[in-house]
Amino acid sequence: MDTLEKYVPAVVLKSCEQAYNHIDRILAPYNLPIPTEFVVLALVGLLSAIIISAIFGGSSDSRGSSGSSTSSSSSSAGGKKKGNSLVLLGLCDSGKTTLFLKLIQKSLTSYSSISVNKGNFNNAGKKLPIIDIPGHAKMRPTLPQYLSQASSIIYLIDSTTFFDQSIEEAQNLYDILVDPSVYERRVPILIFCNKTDLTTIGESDVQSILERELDELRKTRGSAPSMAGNEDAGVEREIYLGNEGTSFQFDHLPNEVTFAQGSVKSEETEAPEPIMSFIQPR
Ligand SMILES: Nc1nc2c(ncn2[C@@H]2O[C@H](COP(=O)(O)OP(=O)(O)OP(=O)(O)O)[C@@H](O)[C@H]2O)c(=O)[nH]1
Ligand SMILES: [Mg+2]
Repeated sequence: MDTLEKYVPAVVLKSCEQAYNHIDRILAPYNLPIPTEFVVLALVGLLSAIIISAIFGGSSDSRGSSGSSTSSSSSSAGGKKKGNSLVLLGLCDSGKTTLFLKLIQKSLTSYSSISVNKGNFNNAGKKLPIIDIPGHAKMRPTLPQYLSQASSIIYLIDSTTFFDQSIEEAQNLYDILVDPSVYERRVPILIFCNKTDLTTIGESDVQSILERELDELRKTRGSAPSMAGNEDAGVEREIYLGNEGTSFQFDHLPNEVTFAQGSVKSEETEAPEPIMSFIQPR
């Protein structure tokens, strides 16, 4: 006690003693098999744990836990953290790698169609990372990992095969649109109808067909909805594409979705204008 008095002000010691006596009096009638000191220590421990978790628990970012365990960034599912990459998506042969090479200004032919290609677009001296994801179905399970790194998405469509593949296009697009990191972070998307040098089908045809197909998909996929938000905090909610009760329209999405058409394989050294204005700062 003498040592304690050296370091702790007398008034504090007095208050502690009074509190101890008070608790002792309360516990006395119960004849507990443990000394009052233990009960006091347990109460102090509990109180400290509550205070510490209130201070640090609130600010610790648990968003990462609701995302894919393979995710390389903490900007998962419900997180608001922005990715920094332009992600190129679309079915096989839609022109992603052709565009990728044009944007990173390389003309190599050895780029992969079975694994992800990464490079940088020189955006007025600032590097914009680009991720080119092959359209092969085996890439689908890895999509959330890359979508969580997206600051913007270009979805390429092979206009020459679109009529035959419109259902598959819509299914692929649906999975991207309901991905929590795309939906929650409102990642802007350019849907580029490519290879218009070979066909007359245009962006407005593609848009209306996709809206019809996505409307159909909503009916079937709605029974197993994707979830957004923070599971740990109990604030998860279903992701429903568009407005309930009205037919699906891209305008009803939280994301800014733009349609454009052209050919990424033109003689031009730059990518088509709608792509350039999409990726350059507005
Ligand atoms: N005519 C024409 N051909 C194109 C155009 N864009 C791409 N191609 C051709 O389409 C084929 C496929 O292009 P890629 O860029 O490899 O397609 P991808 O989307 O990367 O395909 P995956 O990696 O398999 O998913 C290549 O032969 C390209 O030369 C275009 O605008 N016009
Ligand atoms: Mg490719």
